[in-house]
Amino acid sequence: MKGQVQIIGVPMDLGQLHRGVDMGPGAIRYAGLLGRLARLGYQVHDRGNLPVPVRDSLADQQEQNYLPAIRQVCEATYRSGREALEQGAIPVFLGGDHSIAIGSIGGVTHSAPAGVIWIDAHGDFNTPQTSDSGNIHGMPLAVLLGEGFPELVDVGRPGAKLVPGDVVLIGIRDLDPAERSRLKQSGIGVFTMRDIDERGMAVVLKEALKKLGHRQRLHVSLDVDALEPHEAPGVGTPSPGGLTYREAQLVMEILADTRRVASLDIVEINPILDDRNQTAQIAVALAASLFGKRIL
Ligand code: 4U7
Ligand code: MN
Ligand code: MN
Ligand code: MN
Repeated sequence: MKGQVQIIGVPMDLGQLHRGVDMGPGAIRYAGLLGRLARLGYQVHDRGNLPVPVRDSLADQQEQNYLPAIRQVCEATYRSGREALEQGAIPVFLGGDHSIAIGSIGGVTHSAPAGVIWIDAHGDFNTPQTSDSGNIHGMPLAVLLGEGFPELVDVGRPGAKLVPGDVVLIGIRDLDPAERSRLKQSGIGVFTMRDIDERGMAVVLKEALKKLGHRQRLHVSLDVDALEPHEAPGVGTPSPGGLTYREAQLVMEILADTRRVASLDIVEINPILDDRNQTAQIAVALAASLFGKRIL
């Protein structure tokens, strides 16, 4: 027995405009996540989905990009993550869009800091001032570092949840102009697609892990749009030139070897835009490797 995994569904679609990301938790379960983890020797407990208000019932919040509702859902996500860790379990958060990471990463750092591996095509480092879209799923990393809407920064406990040295970004290829300069100045470890193309994933990931060497526990935040959209089409913000299936698998395999991964987000899967649930199936295969499935 390898310990307990708690599945926490967060069917949030309010951080962006596409309908359908709220079906991510169902798609990932349907692709067999629970069985895969159980077969690897984990005791898997599904906590179900957290309540998320339906967009159509929130017309009055549209102008604010659903900030009040997102705050509430992130508060609940924080509590679930905190509880899972207190119970000695590994929480796996199923999004939903990436705004849920404000709650998940807040919750898993409640009692002690953790290193964060943020796998994404995007930087998610916008503030309300730098964002062109206004969509909150483009802001969670900034919020976690203490910047942006105070209502979100203070979710769970007041203030920043991470310092720049606690975060590495992997797979980056699409930054907004002001977001880009903010990120360059931030001190966050950024590993772009160019870095991966030139140096190879194994080298890049080992360097990324070195930057997080001061943290015992690691949280993986997997935005599936990091993958090449030809392979993983079920995402709302596809960006060409992404990680191949094998590059993503290698990340998970190397991370599994560290035995330090203590929590995971799987976010941004949109089953309506997918092709026969293949994106969720890829995500489940990646999670299996992260939790110790080995080729040999
Ligand atoms: B995701 C974007 F403008 N930067 O802020 C924005 F390009 O969680 C995209 O990584 C954000 O999927 C993507 O809206 C957020 C855009
Ligand atoms: Mn993201
Ligand atoms: Mn993204
Ligand atoms: Mn996206």
